[in-house]
Amino acid sequence: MTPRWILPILAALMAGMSVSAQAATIQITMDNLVISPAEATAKVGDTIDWINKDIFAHTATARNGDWDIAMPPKKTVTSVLKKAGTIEYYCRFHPNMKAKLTVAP
Ligand SMILES: [Cu+2]
Repeated sequence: MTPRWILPILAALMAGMSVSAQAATIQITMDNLVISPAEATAKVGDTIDWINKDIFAHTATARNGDWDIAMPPKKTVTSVLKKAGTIEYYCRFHPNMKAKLTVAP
């Protein structure tokens, strides 16, 4: 049988975990027709800063249709991840620009 004193300790541990699992901001840059990093990892609730350093527009278009972010030239667009999964995405204007984002639940 589980001793009673374990429960408050578990509760305290879980409270600590939720603090350390706070949402993060991940920066993904489009520069000279290259997405970097080409593979990124994040969690649901995290924010992505999509930074377009080029003088033309780009998109981050998820192949599975989860999201389609449009980035005007020299602008940063932010989005919040709402769904877990491994998402391959590309730029609709420059299909050679490809990258992958792994979103943990
Ligand atoms: Cu592009």
